[in-house]
Amino acid sequence: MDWSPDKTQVKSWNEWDTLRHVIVGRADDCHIPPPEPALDAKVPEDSDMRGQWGRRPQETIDRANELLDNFASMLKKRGLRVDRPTPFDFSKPATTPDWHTDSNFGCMPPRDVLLTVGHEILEATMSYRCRWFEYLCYRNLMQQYYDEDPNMRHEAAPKPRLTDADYHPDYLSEKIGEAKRLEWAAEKHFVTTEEEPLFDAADVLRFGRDLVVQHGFTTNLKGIDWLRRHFPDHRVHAVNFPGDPYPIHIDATFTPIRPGLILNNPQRRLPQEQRAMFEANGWEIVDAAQPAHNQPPPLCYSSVWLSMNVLVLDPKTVCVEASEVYQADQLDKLGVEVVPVELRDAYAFGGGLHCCTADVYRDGECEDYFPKAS
Ligand code: DAV
Repeated sequence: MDWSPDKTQVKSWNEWDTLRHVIVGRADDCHIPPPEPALDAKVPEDSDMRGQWGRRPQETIDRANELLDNFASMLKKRGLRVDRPTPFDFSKPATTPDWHTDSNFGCMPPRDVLLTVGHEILEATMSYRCRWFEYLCYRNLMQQYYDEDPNMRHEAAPKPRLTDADYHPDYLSEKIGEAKRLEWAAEKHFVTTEEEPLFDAADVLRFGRDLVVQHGFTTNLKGIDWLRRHFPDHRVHAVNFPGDPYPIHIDATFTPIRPGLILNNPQRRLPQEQRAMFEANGWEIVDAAQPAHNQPPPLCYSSVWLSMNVLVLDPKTVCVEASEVYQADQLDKLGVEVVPVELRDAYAFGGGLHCCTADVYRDGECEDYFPKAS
């Protein structure tokens, strides 16, 4: 059945078919969480965030919300349906029988929490304690979709224990150094252990029948195996990007634009032995353009490579952050219409245009884009 704005339908099989219904995050009440094992491993060693935590300054929250609201309005003007999460009081501590942390995080990047595969929306396990309860911000929407669309499947992956056994203690040192980090990343020695399945939804890219999942800080091999068992009709591929000293989330590293075309971060190239399925089926993997900035904005977890964290509206139209002129120019030359969207002042809240959204509905069906065995 075709999409209509009056009828809720959940369906999205890939990253590029025409987007009709999307969730856009909010910056309300966002906190820099207190130290905890998984988060400390991710905060860059020279970051201004080291050692500080608490609610982010109100003027930065207001500015990020202004940008997110403008982005949501622009999408609505283009005819999309846009929903927003419901924040809870993130200053509250989070406690389970196994651990305690003094605040939660926020609800800016829905992409990290919600994985839409076909008619299903799956809540990821997450691997940070401060994000353990974040799914609650989306439960109103999940309930509404579930009530309104009889075909929607609402699933939640097993909540992890997140005891200290989930984290390698050698990552807890303050000064590891980039050379050591790169060596560990190449050896696939990440901060998370194989104690139990862990994954963030933003480590998963959807290519119809194939799911490509980054093994790194936020997703472990057990998490990938869990996804493989959970989606038995899919082929699930684990990938690595050894040039990344802080490997979390695939969406500033590997960005499909349309069938046959992927941008790859030139500092984090997909290793040759993992390219076979793409090459056998005529997919082109091109180096992404350089970011326009030398530094991330203040108090930001992410790298400058949010430049390639674009949102594909349809295979010919892509939203790119407005200051990322090199990325825009590259996409333009690749024959894509670029929609510039100002978002840089919201990066610190958890990411760029792909991160701050989650798919609810895209046109198209589940196709096999890699029919030739590699
Ligand atoms: O390059 O810092 C950011 C990904 C956010 N979802 C990076 C990865």
